[in-house]
Amino acid sequence: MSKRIFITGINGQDGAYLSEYMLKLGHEVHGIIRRNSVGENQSGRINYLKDKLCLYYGDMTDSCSLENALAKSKPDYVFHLAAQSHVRVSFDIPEYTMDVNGNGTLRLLEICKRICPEAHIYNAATSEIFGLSIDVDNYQRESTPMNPVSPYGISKAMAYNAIRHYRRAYKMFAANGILFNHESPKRSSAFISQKIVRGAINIDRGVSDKLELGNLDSYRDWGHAKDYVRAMWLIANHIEPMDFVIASGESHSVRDMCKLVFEYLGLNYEDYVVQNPKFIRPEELPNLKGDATKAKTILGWQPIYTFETLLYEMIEHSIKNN
Ligand code: NAP
Ligand code: G4F
Repeated sequence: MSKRIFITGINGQDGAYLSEYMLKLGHEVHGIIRRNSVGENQSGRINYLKDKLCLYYGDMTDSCSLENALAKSKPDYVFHLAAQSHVRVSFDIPEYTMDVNGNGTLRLLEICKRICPEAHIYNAATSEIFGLSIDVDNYQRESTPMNPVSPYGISKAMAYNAIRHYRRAYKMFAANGILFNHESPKRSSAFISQKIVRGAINIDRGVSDKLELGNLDSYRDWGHAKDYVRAMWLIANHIEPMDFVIASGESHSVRDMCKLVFEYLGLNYEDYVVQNPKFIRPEELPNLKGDATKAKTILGWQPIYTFETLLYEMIEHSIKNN
C-alpha cells in the first residue's frame, strides 16, 4: 500500500537517493527545501524527480515551517536527514550547527508528537558521535560509548539522545541509523571522496597541476549512499524502533583513497597531492570502522558496493558529466 513519506534534507545526497527509492516502491514523497538565492540550487539534486514530489519551503531552525509542512503532508514515515553535515565547517559555525542539528531534531520531534504521533521517525545519526571511542577489537558498534570530537559530533549526539528520549517517554516510533561515511556521484565536492575524484580528473585533463588536502592519515569506513538508504527503509519498518550501525566494516585512509583514484587514471598521487594546513581540523577523528552485525542479523541488510566499486563509479560518472 502506498505510504506518505516526509523527508527533511530531501535535496541532499541521501534525500535524493531516498526519494528515488521511495517513488520506485510506489510511495508519495513530501519534503522541505530551503530558499536559495540561486533558484536552481534549491532543488538541484532532485530536479529530475521534481514533478513527482510535493515540496514545501522549510528550515530546521523555523518551527512554523516544519509545522506547516507536516500538517499538510500528514506522513506515515518521517525521514529526518536535514543537517549542517560538514564536520570541518562545524568548527567555524558551531552555534548554527548545534541549532540546526540538535535543536532542529528536538523541534521536529515535538511537532511530530502533536501532529503525527503514530508516524515512524528515522533519524540520521552518525559515526561522528563515537569520536575517540573505539572498542578493543578496533570497531565501533551500537554499544560503543560516545566521545565526539567536533561541534557536528556533539550536535548529532544530542539528536541521537533526543530520539531515544521521545521513544521511551512518549512511546513514539523513533529510531536512529548510526551511519558511517557514505559517498556517491551525488556527493558534494566539499567532502573528501568527490574532492579527490574531481581533483584527480582535473589534473589528468591538464586543468590543474596539484590537489590540496588536509590530513591524509585519518581512516574512515566508506560505503555507497544507495546501499545506505535501503538500510534507512529497513530500520523505519522494523517491528520496533531500535538503533542500528550501518557500515562496510572496512577502514581505509585518505591516502589509500588518493592512491586508488589517481592509479585508476594512470597517475601517481605523490606527484600531485600537497598538504594545506587550511584543511586540517582543530580536532581530528583519526579512526572509524563500523560493525554492522546487528543490522545484518536483525534486518537482513547487506551492502552491494565495495570501496573500489564505489570509487570507480564516482570516477566514471564524473568523467562523463563534468
Ligand atoms: P547533505 O548532502 O549535506 O544534505 C543535507 C541536507 O540538509 C541538504 O538538503 C540541506 O539543504 C539540508 N539542510 C541543511 N541545513 C538545513 C536547515 N537549516 N534546514 C533545512 N534543511 C537543511 O548530507 P547527506 O550526506 O545527504 O547526509 C544526510 C544526513 O545524514 C545528514 O543529517 C548527515 O549529517 C547524516 N550523515 C551523513 C553521512 C554521510 O557520510 N553522508 C554519514 C552519517 C550521517 P540544501 O540542499 O539546501 O543545502
Ligand atoms: O569527507 P569528510 O569531510 O567526511 P567526515 O568529516 O568524515 O564526515 C562525513 O562523515 C560523517 C560520518 O562519519 C558524517 F556524519 C558527516 O556528515 C560527513 O558526511 O572527511 C573525511 C576525512 C577526514 O578525516 C578529513 O580530515 O578526510 C580528511 N580530509 C583530508 N583532507 C579532508 C580533506 N576532508 C575534506 N572534506 N577536505 C579535505 O581537503
